[in-house]
Formats: sequence, structure tokens, C-alpha cells
Amino acid sequence: MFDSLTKRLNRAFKNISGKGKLTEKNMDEMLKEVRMSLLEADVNYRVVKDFIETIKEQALGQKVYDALDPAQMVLKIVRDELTNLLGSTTAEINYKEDGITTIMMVGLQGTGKTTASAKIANLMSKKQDRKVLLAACDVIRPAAIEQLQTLGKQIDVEVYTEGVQVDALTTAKNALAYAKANGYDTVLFDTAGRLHVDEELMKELEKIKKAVKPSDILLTVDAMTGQDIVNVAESFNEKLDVTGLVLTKLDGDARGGGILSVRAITHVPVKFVGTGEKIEDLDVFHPDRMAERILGMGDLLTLLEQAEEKMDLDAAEESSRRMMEGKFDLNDMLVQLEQINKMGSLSKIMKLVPGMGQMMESIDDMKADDQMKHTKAMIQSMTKFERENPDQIRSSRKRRIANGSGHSVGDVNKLLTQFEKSKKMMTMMARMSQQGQAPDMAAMQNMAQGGMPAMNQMPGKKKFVSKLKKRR
Ligand SMILES: Nc1nc2c(ncn2[C@@H]2O[C@H](COP(=O)(O)OP(=O)(O)OP(=O)(O)O)[C@@H](O)[C@H]2O)c(=O)[nH]1
Ligand SMILES: [Mg+2]
Repeated sequence: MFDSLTKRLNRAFKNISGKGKLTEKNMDEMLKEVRMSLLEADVNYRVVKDFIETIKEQALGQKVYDALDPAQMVLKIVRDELTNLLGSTTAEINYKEDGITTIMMVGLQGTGKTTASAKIANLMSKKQDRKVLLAACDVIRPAAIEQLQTLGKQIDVEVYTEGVQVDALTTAKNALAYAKANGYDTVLFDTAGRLHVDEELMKELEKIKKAVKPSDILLTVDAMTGQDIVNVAESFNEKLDVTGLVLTKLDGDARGGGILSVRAITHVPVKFVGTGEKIEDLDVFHPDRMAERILGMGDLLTLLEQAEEKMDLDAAEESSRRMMEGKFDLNDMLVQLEQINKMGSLSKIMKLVPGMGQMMESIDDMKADDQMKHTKAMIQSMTKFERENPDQIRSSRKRRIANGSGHSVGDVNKLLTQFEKSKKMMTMMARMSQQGQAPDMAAMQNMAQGGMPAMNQMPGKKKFVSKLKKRR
């Protein structure tokens, strides 16, 4: 995601960091670089122009030239302005206080309406305790209804359909009546897409809008189409008054131009972003976190939230406690590996850790996954005694473990060394956690080089999250 933009921006900031005094000349050079990076990322030129001017003004206003650490100040200004560009505050779904919240999904063909409908339905029913109905209002593409039904089953959300014989408007009205009669509090209407914005599509959508009086009209736009997003969003917005955007396929968007232009020009807030094909690959859009991600500053809040959601907290607590007491053994390492697996691909996780995105850009998920499997196999070939007493594993035991798991003694040695490093690192993190500090960069980098990342050992979950939030 935005890898090339992040890299170029970082290069721009290098120009001014480490220099004791900031001069207008190197500030100008830096801004020129930033400008080029944004244009190259396909950000709208008007947006870029305004952005650079604002940075200049801010820099003058905040007297960065006299500051002790000008580079840091400039970076903060850029971060804040980038956050503003992306919408400053998190835009929420317009839930109705009483009555049924109705959400219409609209967008061009293949942009991800159906997928996003299911992802959002899943998020609302699993995390927000809402009773959600999906309405299949795409009666144009024959397989569309089936696609929604398959997704509905997967997430355990009912799908209302009357087949392709009944038109979209009637289906929408009936779905709403059905929701009322059956105690649903939220209905998501999946509608048909067209290749281009056309009259016929807009007319149909306007009729559905009139009938279901949507609390939200969410427009899905494909991040990979870059600046064109702006044109599409403007056309839809003119006709329908879109209330939010779902920016899909951000996982494939190396440039970022769309996301950076669309809010500034259309004033429609981004509410969600799609980051992959799987149901869980949906993030609520937070402008400040996205700005930091674009600047390569990582996103610890999202990382911690994901950890909280996906990991088995009891197991994590237990291994944390054991670690604090200096009892961390190979059983715990196995538990941790399993936890990491649950969080998804290593490269995605690492991008969220400050400073790691750059460093781990070439991380090979297949290789990392393979390595985890080998490590697990070796630990699983050990006896209970061995797992609890790694330091007692001598040559004959090593040979047995190697043979039993189809590895060499060298592999077992490597595992044990890695374990020792992890243990050391965890002790260090535990100390930081007790002192209530955020993990620092050096520790993170050690972590990457040393062995396995111990996500659940990041200092104290909820407390840490609120501390981080307060720091902003
Ligand atoms: N990588 C990636 N793929 C996505 C994402 N969202 C959707 N897709 C894929 O994009 C393709 C189209 O998604 P759909 O949800 O069917 O799109 P749609 O807008 O409903 O398409 P129509 O109903 O034909 O207009 C599917 O193959 C999805 O798996 C995303 O965030 N990331
Ligand atoms: Mg669809």
C-alpha cells in the first residue's frame, strides 16, 4: 500500500533531518521533493498545490526556522496537513436512533459493492451487535444474487432475495418490509453496477433511494483507478448525495493518488477501506492513522486493535504472565506462533509497526510462513520436558528432535538460538511494559532481526491504546 509514495516522502524528509539549522533553501528542496512524490502518486495537481502552500504557511507561522529540531516540526506539520487532507476526523455510519438503519451500496461494475456489503454486514453484526439483513438488489447480473448468498452464509447474515424476475426497486421495498416484520435494525442494499455512469443506472438508484430513504449511501471506488475516482465520485454525488466512500482494493494501490485527492475535491468522507478479498479485509477509515501510515510511521493503534480482536487473549495473558516471571519456554513460543498466524500475513502486520514498513518491504510471506511451519514442527517433536527446559536439550535429544520432525541438527540449533534471543527481547519488552513506555524503534528492529515478533507482549493492550490516543 503506497509503498513508492512512502519511500519518496521519506527521501524528501531525509534532506532536512540531521541538519542542525533549517534554511529556506533546503526547505524548498524538500517541498519540491514532496510535491514531486505526490504528483507521481497521481494526486490531483490542485490538491498538491494547495497542500504545499499550506505546509509553507504553517512552517512560517510556527517559526520552524528557529526551532531546535526543525525536521521534527516539519514532519509534524506534514502529518497534520495530510490528516486534514484525508478528512481530519473519523466518519461514522449514520445509525438511526430508532427505526431501521438503511444503507445503500452503489458504484461502478466490479468496484467491490457486493464484497463490501458483506464485509460491512459482518463488521456490524459481529462487532456492533446489530441485527443485519442483506438485500440482493442486483437483478441484472445473474450470478450476483448467488454471490451475495454465498457471502451471507459465510458470515451468518440473512440475505433477502426475490430472484431475478422481480425488479430491484420492488425487491428493495419488500426487503425493508421484511426487515421491519422480523426485527432487523439494519439493512444493506447491494445494487447493480454499470461500466460507466449512465442515466439508466442513476434513475434506478434514485428510485431505490426514494423508497428506502437511506441513512447512508456508500459509494465503492476502486483505489487502483487513481485520480479517476474523483470524477466517478463527483458524478454519483451530484445525482445521489453520497454520504460516504468505501475505498476498495487499497492492497493493490501502490500510488495512493485516489485516496489523497478524493476527499479534498468531493468533500465526501471515506468511511471504510477494503484491503483484500477476504471478509475481514476491511478497515474503518481513520484519517490520522492513514496519514501516519503514508508517512511510514506505522499504525500501532490498528495493530493493537487487531491483536485484541484476533488473538486468544487468555492464552496471551497467560504467556505474558509467565514471561514476566521469567518462565517463558518453548510451549509459550508455540502459543505465540499460533497467535501470530491468526493475525494474518507477517508483511501486513509489519507495515503497521513504526519504522518496520520500510525495513521489511521485501518480506516474503511464503518464506516466513514456511519458517513458522518448520519451527512448529520441531517444537511439536519435543517432549514435555524438553519444551519446558530448552537449555537441557543436548546432542542426543537434538538428533531425535531433528529426525522426528524431518530437520537437521543445525535447524534445531537455530531454533534454540532464536528462542534465546526472543526470550531476551521479551524480557526487555516486559520491562518497558512495566515502566509504561511505548516500544521504541530500536527494540522493534531488534525484534525483527532477532527472532519472532511477540505481538501480545506489546505493552498492556487497552491501557496502552488509550495512552497512545491521549498522546496525540
Ligand atoms: N484485492 C482486493 N480485491 C477486492 C477488494 N474488494 C473487492 N475485491 C474483488 O473485486 C472483485 C469484484 O468485487 P465485487 O464485490 O463482486 O464487485 P461489485 O461492485 O459487486 O461488482 P458488480 O456487482 O459486478 O458490479 C472480486 O473479485 C472481489 O474479490 C479489496 O479490497 N481488495
Ligand atoms: Mg455486485
